[in-house]
Amino acid sequence: MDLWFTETFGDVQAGWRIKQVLYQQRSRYQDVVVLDTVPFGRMLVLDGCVMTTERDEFAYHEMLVHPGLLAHPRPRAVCIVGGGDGGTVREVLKHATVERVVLAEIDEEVIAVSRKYLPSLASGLSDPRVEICVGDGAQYLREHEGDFDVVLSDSTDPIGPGVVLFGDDYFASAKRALRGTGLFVTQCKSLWVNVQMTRDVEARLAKHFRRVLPYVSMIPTYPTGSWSFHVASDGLDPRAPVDRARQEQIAGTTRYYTAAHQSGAFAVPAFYGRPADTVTT
Ligand code: SPD
Repeated sequence: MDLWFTETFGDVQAGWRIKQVLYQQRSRYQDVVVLDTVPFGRMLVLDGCVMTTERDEFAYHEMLVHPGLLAHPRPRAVCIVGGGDGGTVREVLKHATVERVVLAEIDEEVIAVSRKYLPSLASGLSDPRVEICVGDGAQYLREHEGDFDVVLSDSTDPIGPGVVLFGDDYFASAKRALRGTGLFVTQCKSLWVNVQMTRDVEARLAKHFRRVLPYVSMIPTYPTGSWSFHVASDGLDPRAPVDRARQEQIAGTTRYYTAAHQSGAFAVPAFYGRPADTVTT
């Protein structure tokens, strides 16, 4: 039998041929599905949206993590909101300066399923530097002012439980959770489907951070294959030259990120309609 999984976004549908459904349950928060696909290996799907696949996950997790962490002079404590599959944790742990990683994931089912079906992503979850806090990540940030050098938002899409992770209160809490001049990074949307939403998220972030920079990565299993992120800080500019030794160490482990992406990923298309650099004062 020919089995396909399709995700619909607006008037477009993307599909992947699947070998079998490995897991399918309703958790307390969402529909959790793991598929074995022909073209992309195992795929985690939450509420009908592709979250990650074995074959292209690195293009997302490396780009969520490395431009921001390398822009920080010495990231020691990192908080990840969401990210229960472990891919972001795995990339953060590559940074030798990192002593503590808090994973604040609301859905423990995602963590358990990823440990079982996606071990290449979840491997870092058992590292002694990692604390797993099952609960509301927004609340976690509210209760941990000044604890982190970097906060990474590895959320679901801005629907259902993910909506709050793109809101004003959440961005304010992320800012307050930072110590010194830290960085906040969030994944956003495809510029081809939701360009206005990406601009709106940038504008909302700019109410809380002096410099907000959008950047992009190519992730074939996300809607349109092109995905946006924002890095926000009061003083750090990820496009500026970074510590070469740290960068070489990271680039020696990656499959997507290269030194050229540290500034090149910030070349967003002209239709995004944004000046090359905006710093609010
Ligand atoms: N449309 C898919 C967006 C998913 C972003 N987060 C994925 C989590 C993977 N760690």
